[in-house]
Amino acid sequence: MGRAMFAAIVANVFACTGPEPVTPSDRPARDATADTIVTPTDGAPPDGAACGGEAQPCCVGSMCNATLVCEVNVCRAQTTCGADMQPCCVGSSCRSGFVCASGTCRPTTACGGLSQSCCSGACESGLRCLADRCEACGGAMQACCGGGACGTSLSCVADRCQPCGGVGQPCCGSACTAGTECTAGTCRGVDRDMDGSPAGVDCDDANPLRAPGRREICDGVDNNCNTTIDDGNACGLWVHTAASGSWAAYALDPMAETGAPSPHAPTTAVRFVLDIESLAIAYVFTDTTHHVLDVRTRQWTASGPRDAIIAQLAGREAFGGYTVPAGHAGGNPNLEGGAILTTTGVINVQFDIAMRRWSFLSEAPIPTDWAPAANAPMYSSIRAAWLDIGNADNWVTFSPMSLCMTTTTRVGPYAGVLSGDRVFFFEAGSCNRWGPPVSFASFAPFTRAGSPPLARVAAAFFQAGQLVIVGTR
Ligand SMILES: [Ca+2]
Ligand SMILES: [Ca+2]
Ligand SMILES: [Ca+2]
Repeated sequence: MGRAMFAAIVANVFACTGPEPVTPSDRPARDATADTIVTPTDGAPPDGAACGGEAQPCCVGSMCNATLVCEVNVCRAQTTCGADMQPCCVGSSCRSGFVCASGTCRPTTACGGLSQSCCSGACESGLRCLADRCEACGGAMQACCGGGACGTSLSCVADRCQPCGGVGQPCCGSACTAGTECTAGTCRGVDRDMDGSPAGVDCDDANPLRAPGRREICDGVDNNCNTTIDDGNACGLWVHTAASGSWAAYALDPMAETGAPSPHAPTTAVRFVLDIESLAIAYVFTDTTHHVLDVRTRQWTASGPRDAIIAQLAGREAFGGYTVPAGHAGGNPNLEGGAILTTTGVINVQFDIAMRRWSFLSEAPIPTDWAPAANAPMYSSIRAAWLDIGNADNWVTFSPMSLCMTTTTRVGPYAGVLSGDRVFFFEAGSCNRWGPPVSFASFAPFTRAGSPPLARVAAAFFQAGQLVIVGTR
């Protein structure tokens, strides 16, 4: 076959059987002179591959052959896009009555509603397209609607509609409710007491000693706003004065409340106290240390190792103690006697007031002959003890001397012993017998306002008419 004959056949076939190119008004015109396969010399595809046929790349200008349409740069039959459940056509378009939802054409009623796919990115009023789902917006803690819009009293913060205007809430724009002010985007109460805790946060904006997070101190008010006054170990020293008939509470270390703890205050559990009435001081002992308390000022004036002042305590576990005032019952006015209860016996000591020095006197075994036994405490469970030589307050309602089966009705002296949840009474001086105990809660001083709770009592002493309780840590 010659070259001329071949050309004629091709022209004839094209003229008789080839479809006329169509040029829809909404589609780019294809090259009318091209065969069913178009091989453009420029534009897509760049590698010169075939284009324009079904499933072939679109030709330059998004052109496809005949009835095909260019869909995402691939030529496809018109029937494969735009109808219900078909892929969206180029430009996310669908046939009339349908919208493109998540790349699929759906009836307009199947998208745009709550929890439906978005309709070409759009949702019904009051909904917002988020990750191609229509979600409620504008309500409290919902996503903000378009343009950051939120409902009444809500403000769009971090794309969430949040309550605004109240204390601690975002400002509504720049507005806050009455009594608060917008500071750095947050509504804060006006801090009337200038303690750094604004109204609405501060439990008492009229008292700078009270605010959330404040340290609780022993001052009779609820400093940390937890509704409990002087909670925790805020107080550690309670003093009952006969004159007032009531208790005053203090911090065990008042200096610690100011942030500068005393170097002499106890920092571990107090076990017993030996007070020196004529000097208005008290030696307070822990397991390993001693601490000297000025009872009048409640300041700690000296401290050191426990056993440095009473060597016989070495290796002992001591849990109670009391002293007998110097000069009592005709004794030496320069010597104060003391007894220390240990788990292995009673150590008797004396204090030379002039020399300010303790010395060992004697040791006695754990008493086993307390009488009457029914009135005596269990030795090992004694928590605190004190000696009151006068019973001037008549806290002991019977005459301790009556325990000695004498005819006297003299009241006192007595030792008070706190053991378990009862107070025991010991006639101290004549016959050393025990009177009937009473419950802690019913013993006169502990019934009065401001009494230390039983659980906080670590040690006690009686001095100058005052019953003093040292607290647990
Ligand atoms: Ca305040
Ligand atoms: Ca409190
Ligand atoms: Ca307080």
